[in-house]
Amino acid sequence: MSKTALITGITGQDGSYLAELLLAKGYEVHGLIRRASTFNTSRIDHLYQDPHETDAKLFLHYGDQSDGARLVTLMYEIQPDEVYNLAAQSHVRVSFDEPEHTADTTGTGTVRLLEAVRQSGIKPKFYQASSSELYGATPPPQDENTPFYPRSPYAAAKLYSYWITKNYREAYGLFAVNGILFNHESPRRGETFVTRKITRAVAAIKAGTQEHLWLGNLDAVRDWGYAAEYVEGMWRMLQVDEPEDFVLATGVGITVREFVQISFERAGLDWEEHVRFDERYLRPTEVDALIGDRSKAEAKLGWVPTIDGRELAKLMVDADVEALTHAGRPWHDEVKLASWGTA
Ligand code: NDP
Ligand code: GDR
Repeated sequence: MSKTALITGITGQDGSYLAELLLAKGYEVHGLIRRASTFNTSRIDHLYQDPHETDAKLFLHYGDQSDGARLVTLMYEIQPDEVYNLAAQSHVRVSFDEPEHTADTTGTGTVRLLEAVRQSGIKPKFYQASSSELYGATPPPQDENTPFYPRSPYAAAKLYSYWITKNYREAYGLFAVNGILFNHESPRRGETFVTRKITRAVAAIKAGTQEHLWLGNLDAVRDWGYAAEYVEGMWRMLQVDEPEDFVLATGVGITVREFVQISFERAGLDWEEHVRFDERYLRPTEVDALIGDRSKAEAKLGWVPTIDGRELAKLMVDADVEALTHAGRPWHDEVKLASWGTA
């Protein structure tokens, strides 16, 4: 019997990689999507299967993290073995503009989904997309025992989700875990996160269609990994005997400035000729440095990433240059190139 999984946030960066991974493992995959006035499924269109076909394995359902009744209905209908809660308003800077909406989707949305799980009585394994942003002002290296100090409405909402997931584990005996993931990126990364903003701009500047790139704080240090490798870690967290929380990180921290420099050099460009400062991209409270210690995940899950921030910058520049050259190139070409090295 194949397993059934429900992924919230399936249209996002991680959701698309996770759907691919689970389909490749023979899962029946169900995804929650939001109704929008434009198509929002570009990251998973290559996975589309006609639901009328008898061997279809991917099913999409309209729903929203703000609609608890809908989540309950879906839980009864789908009866999943595993639930991956990836849906969130995930942009830290935007969370300062929309703090209440962020609390509702990124925070309260989690308890709505956990309640749907609890009320259904099905007891699927539950993965919560927790974040290195929880550490905030606490200096690196950060591991599962490092104190949290959130520095944004986004991080405060994720803190609630972290604790409510832990509480449902302890209170109701659910197999519910937090994956505390450090930044992970890819050619599918949302265009307003700094890595993709940089690599898209490099491609456009190289093509002669853009001259300047406007950025905020270049001194922030991040531990950037490759999203395709991180979703494997999420899945492994649900395959062990006991529910536990895990950090996933490369252990390599570099500044935004270094990511910029490597990206421009990859395209044969001098970054100082093109990058300009714009205070609009500063945050009221910044997270200065995140560098993770993944020892526990390595020991208990056998999870070892192969691509750090420096390699990622090159991979993403190449993909954006290629995408501009061959517009319409499907996402999955790049996935086939991804190497997962730990077996
Ligand atoms: P994205 O921003 O790419 O994707 C977010 C997903 O959530 C999208 O599918 C989006 O739908 C969906 N979503 C947003 N609001 C709602 C809502 N109210 N109801 C239902 N769905 C909603 O995020 P990532 O893929 O990068 O990240 C996945 C998760 O992991 C997020 O929770 C994020 O906070 C967390 N995380 C990410 C890290 C990273 O570095 N990428 C690191 C640590 C944690 P739509 O497409 O319609 O907008
Ligand atoms: P982050 O990612 O806040 O770490 O959250 P982001 O790429 O937005 O910022 C990283 C760092 O770059 C600095 N920065 C800029 N950021 C953006 N977006 N735009 C700019 O122009 C710019 N200039 C400098 C930021 O100040 C910051 O220090 C991501 C999200 O995916 C979260 O959902 C996730 O939880 C964390 O990673 C781990």
